[in-house]
Amino acid sequence: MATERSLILFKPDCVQRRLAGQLLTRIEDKGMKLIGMKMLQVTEELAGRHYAEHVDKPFYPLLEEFITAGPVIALVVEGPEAISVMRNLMGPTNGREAAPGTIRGDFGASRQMNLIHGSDGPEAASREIGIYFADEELCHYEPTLEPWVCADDEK
Ligand code: 3AN
Repeated sequence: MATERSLILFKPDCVQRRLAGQLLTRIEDKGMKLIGMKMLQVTEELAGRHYAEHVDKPFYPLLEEFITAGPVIALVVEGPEAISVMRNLMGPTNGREAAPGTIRGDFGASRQMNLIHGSDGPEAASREIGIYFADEELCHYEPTLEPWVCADDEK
């Protein structure tokens, strides 16, 4: 089982709606290890790098306007299969289709105002973490409770 990292963003709607604490609690409760966190303003240039696969799509101008409209909180989480664990915790892109119990299912009903971003694969995670964090900004530590959160043969 692969230990993975995922780049998570609490988007401007999450920060503006003061939901950051509740979302972080869900991530911590799930057992994800937090190894990086910062608040920042996404610039147009940064938005273009993050959403490189969307820049030529017709909806990109609105996506850029939204993601640059206010500060975001960027996180790096680590854990066994962290990418799919986080995507299941978030629910699908469109909040209207997201099941109750997921972050998007519980806190919203919009495709654009969908509160949170999570990397969709190992390559994307590596690329996105590099966009938001320098290596020395990531913390390496062993949480004291780790043996009670995940068995050794699951890592
Ligand atoms: P996710 O946020 O689940 O990673 P992505 O990366 O596919 O989803 O999309 C990022 C953002 O791009 C979405 N939150 C949404 O605002 C916008 N977006 C994606 N697909 C569409 C679409 N077909 N029409 C309009 N906006 C879209």
